[in-house]
Amino acid sequence: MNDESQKEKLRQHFARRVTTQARVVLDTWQKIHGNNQQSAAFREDFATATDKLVRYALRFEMAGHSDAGKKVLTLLESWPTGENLPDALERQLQDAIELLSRNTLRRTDKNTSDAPQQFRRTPVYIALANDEMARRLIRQLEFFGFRASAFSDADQLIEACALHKPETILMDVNFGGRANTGIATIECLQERHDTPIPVIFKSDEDGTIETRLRASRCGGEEFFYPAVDPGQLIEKIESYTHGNTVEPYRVLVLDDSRAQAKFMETVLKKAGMTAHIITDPMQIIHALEEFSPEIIVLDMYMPGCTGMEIARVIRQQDKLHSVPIIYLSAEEDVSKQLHAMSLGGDDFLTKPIDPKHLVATIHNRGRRARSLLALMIRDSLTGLFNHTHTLHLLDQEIARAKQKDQPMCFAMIDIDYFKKVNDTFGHPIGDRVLRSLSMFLKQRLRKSDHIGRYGGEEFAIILPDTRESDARNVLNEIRERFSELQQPAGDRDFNVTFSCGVAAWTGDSSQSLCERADRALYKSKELGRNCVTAATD
Ligand code: GH3
Ligand code: MG
Repeated sequence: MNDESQKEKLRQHFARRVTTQARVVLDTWQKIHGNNQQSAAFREDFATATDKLVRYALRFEMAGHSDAGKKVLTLLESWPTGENLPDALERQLQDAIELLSRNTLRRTDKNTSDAPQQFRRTPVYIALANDEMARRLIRQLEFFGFRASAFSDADQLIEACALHKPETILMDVNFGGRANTGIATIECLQERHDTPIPVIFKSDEDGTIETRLRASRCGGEEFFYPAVDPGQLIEKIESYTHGNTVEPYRVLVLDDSRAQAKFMETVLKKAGMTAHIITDPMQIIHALEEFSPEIIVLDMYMPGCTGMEIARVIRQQDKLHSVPIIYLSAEEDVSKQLHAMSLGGDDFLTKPIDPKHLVATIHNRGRRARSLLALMIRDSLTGLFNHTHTLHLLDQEIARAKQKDQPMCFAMIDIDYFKKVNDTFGHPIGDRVLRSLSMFLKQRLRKSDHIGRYGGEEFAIILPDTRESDARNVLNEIRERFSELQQPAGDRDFNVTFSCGVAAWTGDSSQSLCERADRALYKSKELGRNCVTAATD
């Protein structure tokens, strides 16, 4: 990829961040607009969000957004803190907001009537008795790119849910002031929605089985009792938001009947899976290599060979040892089915295939296979790739860069003075810092980048199709933002920084690339930490 298109790609990457922030501003304005009597409470949120937007837009050179944002900021100067918004000013602000809204819509939402809704990240709603804690959580969540709103009143929460169904609600069991009124609110709220909203309950007072049961019955996914710290809550909120939506399962189907294969393809695609269909058993090796399926569906009887024979061949390859295989057949003889399973199959579906049954079976097998695989290649504390797998991916990406004649970068990150964090706040808080950095990296890097936990407090990042200077800029931006993140420890917050070394692949081996990144990291440490150094600097 040439320099220009590379730049354009990065620019688009950052443009998304600016438009997301613009949405936050627009949403906050919604709370103020037409609600003058209570607008004083939102003034600060609105100002902070706009200020952030202007900073982002300036940094990423998006003039339309920075101009509109600046106009809002200027107008805000004549809104006295602690007072509700004067009518005249509201009209002026509305004009500025419309300008921003046009800018935000023009770029991405053209031609799609409901696009604004779709583009907006679904919110997280927070209903806690403790306002201070709610505000702290919102600040933290914003750092991770979440949009969160706090509520102090059950009716407002219910109304907001009707308007925008949130991704998660964090709820005090006693929200509203009396025992279990928070649960009652959720019960009433869930009745209005077809699919329940995942709720995280917390309680400082009541951890009895009766309360827990009632909470669980109305959609409570988690129950925190007694006290819980913000870091833990954020991790839970993160796990229920669609930053984590599962990738579609990749399913390979081998069936010699074209009609049957087509039918399966339709069913699987409808269920949101990626299906690859072949009708000639002799194509299986090629399909396995090209498509690398997570689940394989085999017809039992085909001309030339049987599904069982194919399964045996598949199982002879080490790397395909744990890929689930599901047989399809009109065979109803249980002993024959059992025999087929003993030859390397995991499940047996009888034709005619019930679509529901097929999809459920694939889901179950796929989920199990993924969690088994995760045990092998992921680090249990952070969920990032472990050391071995990171190096494996590095070799893969080097091969790809070579083949496609593209640049590629490798970066190493090491937390500064981490020992002191452990010594001062304790090991569990240290662990939380590691998880927060890992979430932070996941949120801020591209999907195509690979993030690994390289060692104790060391992380490694593989950035395919990226030049050294661009990688350094991106990592530097991440470093800066991470250093601003408030790390909660009990009642107080603290900050953590990291140092980073980045090296571009120059045709050398993965080992040499790692060493160069490591030396650059060492240089960052020598330079006083909290900085990013490129190997060629
Ligand atoms: P520097 O700025 O030079 O990197 O200083 P540092 O204190 O970060 O580096 P040092 O290598 O002296 O200490 C790293 C510490 O990281 C020591 C170790 O106890 C801690 N650590 C390693 N793995 C984990 C972990 O999984 N959890 C926690 N809480 N701490 C860990
Ligand atoms: Mg360190």
